[in-house]
Amino acid sequence: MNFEIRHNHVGYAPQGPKHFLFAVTGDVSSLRELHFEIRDGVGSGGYFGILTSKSFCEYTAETIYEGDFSDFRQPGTYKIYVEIDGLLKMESHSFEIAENWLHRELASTLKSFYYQRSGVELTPDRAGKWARPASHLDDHIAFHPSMNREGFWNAHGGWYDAGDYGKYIVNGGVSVGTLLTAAEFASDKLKASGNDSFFDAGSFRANLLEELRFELEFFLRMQDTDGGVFFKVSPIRWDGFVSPAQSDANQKRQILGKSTTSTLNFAGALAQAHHVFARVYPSFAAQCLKAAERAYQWAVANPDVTYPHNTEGSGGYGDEHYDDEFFWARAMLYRETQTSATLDASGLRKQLLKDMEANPAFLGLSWRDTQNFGWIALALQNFDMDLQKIARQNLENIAKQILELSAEDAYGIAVRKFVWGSNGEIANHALTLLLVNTWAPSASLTNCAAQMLDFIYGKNPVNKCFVTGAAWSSPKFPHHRMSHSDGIEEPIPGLVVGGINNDRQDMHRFPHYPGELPGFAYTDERCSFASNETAINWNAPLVAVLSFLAQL
Ligand code: 9MR
Repeated sequence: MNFEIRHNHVGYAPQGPKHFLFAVTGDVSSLRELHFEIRDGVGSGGYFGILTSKSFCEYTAETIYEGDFSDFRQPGTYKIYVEIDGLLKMESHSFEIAENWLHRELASTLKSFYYQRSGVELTPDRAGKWARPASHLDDHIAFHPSMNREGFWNAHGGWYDAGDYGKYIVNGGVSVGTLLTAAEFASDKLKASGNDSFFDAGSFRANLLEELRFELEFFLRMQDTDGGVFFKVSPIRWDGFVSPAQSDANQKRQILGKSTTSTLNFAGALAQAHHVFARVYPSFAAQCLKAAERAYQWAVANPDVTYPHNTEGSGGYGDEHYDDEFFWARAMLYRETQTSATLDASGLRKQLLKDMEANPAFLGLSWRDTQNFGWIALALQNFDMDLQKIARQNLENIAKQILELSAEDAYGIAVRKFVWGSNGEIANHALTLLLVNTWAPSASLTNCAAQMLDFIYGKNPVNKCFVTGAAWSSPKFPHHRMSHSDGIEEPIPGLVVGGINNDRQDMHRFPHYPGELPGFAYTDERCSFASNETAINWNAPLVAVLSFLAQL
């Protein structure tokens, strides 16, 4: 028999749920009572409990027992001890019960977006040892030959997408939409504290809006004069593990596009930006709305323009289903009709009814399936109560499905197949639960979301905290060019890696996955782009989930 204690490697909030798993491989028929104890470093403590038998986990072939110490609330640093039939004792790594772990992670995961900034200097006062000079200015770049277009374009700024140096509107759009949704619920009182002058000055919301504005300014530059929006900016060939400055010296960058998806992503994100920024930066907000309207009109006139198929130096984000993006853009624009003199509310509403029919709420949110942004827009507006009711019901049904799937799963998650970016999917499930919780509060929603966070922070089959810099087990070798080219040993902190991905598209790079079963398809190696890359669309729902949970 082999035994493992699976727990959140960073910690648990004093008032929140506290669960850990005891995973046994092999024949368990001889096991009788399993006791556990929570004790601090000097061995005093403590909390005593009995493990309950949970289920057999198919994707790891483990028998899973669960320990629940939710009613132990004393802040401190602890370990879990499990006693097997009064004989063998297993001990976990230490973890905290602390009020501020969520706030600390909130600061760190948000700051990772700052580290992803392209084209500007990251100064030592804010970036610390990860400071770097401005490179990839992207203010004078040529169009890809497939575009048949002379001249140059200014596509300065914005976040790098992931471990590569591409900047993509499609994935940028869902990341912006997710973070804007977090901003809609972030109270001015919420502080993200990172022991860091970066955050100490303002509220989480103020820092978040500043970071979002950096990306949105880049978005605005990506809009062509006819209203359509370019798809991506990327190096001509895939870079090796070089720094932005070396990449700049090695090769040129190019701009590609436009597509219906990029244009509608832009429209959805910028309409929501209008909503969020109206109070703080009214003229910027007005500019966002105008740009969103022009983009939407372009998409209506060009409803099926495919994505650029060139992937020699960048990812595809290929998607030829436009319905869900139309729904997203229209719903976000519809919400703004209350404050806009130019938008046609009844025309949009008529089309929205069809969109709603064609795009039922989805179990999750991804760059490919964006309809939930449409549902979120309708659920959060307060003037069309009929549509609000339908939208809320749709999202509540999805939340119910997520709860049911998680209850059936040994590790308490709702994914049924580990795909590329499974951590992003898990965070998006948690976010759906927390959004529904804003109008239909229930402890089952928040508890389930907190347990999904536990999975991301260590309570998983590979015993890894999936966020850089957060715990002893955090990734040391993420597939992230900046982290491997800056001469600093630790990777840039606050980045969540894609996580378990049983499609293992990187086998030709010879990664050392720890097992054949689906639950073991993760490895902390630089070559493993399929399991160990970071990306903004996975970090965004993580920031959002942390912001909701930190405010409970
Ligand atoms: O997240 C994307 C995943 O859903 C796709 O299956 C995969 C392959 O097309 O691409 C992922 O996105 C990558 C993008 O194409 C380029 N930048 C890095 C992204 C994360 O790996």
